[in-house]
Amino acid sequence: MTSARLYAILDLGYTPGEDAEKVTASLIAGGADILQLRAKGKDQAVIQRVAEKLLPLCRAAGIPFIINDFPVLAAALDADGVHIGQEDGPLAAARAVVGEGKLVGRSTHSLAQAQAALAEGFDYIGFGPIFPTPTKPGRPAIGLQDIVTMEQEVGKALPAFCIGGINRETLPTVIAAGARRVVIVSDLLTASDVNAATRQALESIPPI
Ligand code: TZP
Ligand code: MG
Repeated sequence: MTSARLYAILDLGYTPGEDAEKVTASLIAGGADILQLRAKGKDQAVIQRVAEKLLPLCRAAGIPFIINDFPVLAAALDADGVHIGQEDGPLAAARAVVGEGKLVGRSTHSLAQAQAALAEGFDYIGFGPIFPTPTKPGRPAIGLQDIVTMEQEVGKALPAFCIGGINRETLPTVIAAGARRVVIVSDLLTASDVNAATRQALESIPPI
């Protein structure tokens, strides 16, 4: 986790469940450092079925497998952690469900929220959306201007991943603005060659 630069999300809004394993294998082969399963509006039974296929791939690759939104499911599957949003309650509640050894990440949408997540004790944060993104419709972009301060005040103490509208084209701008770690969702999932796209993205992010 400490050297993780590229956090990939297998989002069932882009990748149908039947392709999840193949796409995840390509994300891993391309060098993704962390994998999250995100499935807005899907049944927990569906998420569980897909998660059960992805977890062994991540384990074999030695990368963390994170479940979005569902601490109970993450615990039941023995996933490596859970990712929760601002509206999903305190860290302590999620931690109590997944256990001390697991990762709990928080979405943050401002410098103040990033600082609060650090103070609360989250294991990592997402910071964004940096740019508008169809993957999270209705969430206003926060821009590039706070990334340097966020990295200095928060990102030095815990892994902080810039997210939202980051693709291979915008990535150099985000890195130049001070980001050290990013999440990329749609650009990788919709690429004709997911492995090559992931590798290409990773090449634009300096090693930590
Ligand atoms: N949280 C903030 S922006 C975002 C999430 C889950 C979506 C990022 O997706 P994309 O396709 O990389 O813009
Ligand atoms: Mg959420």
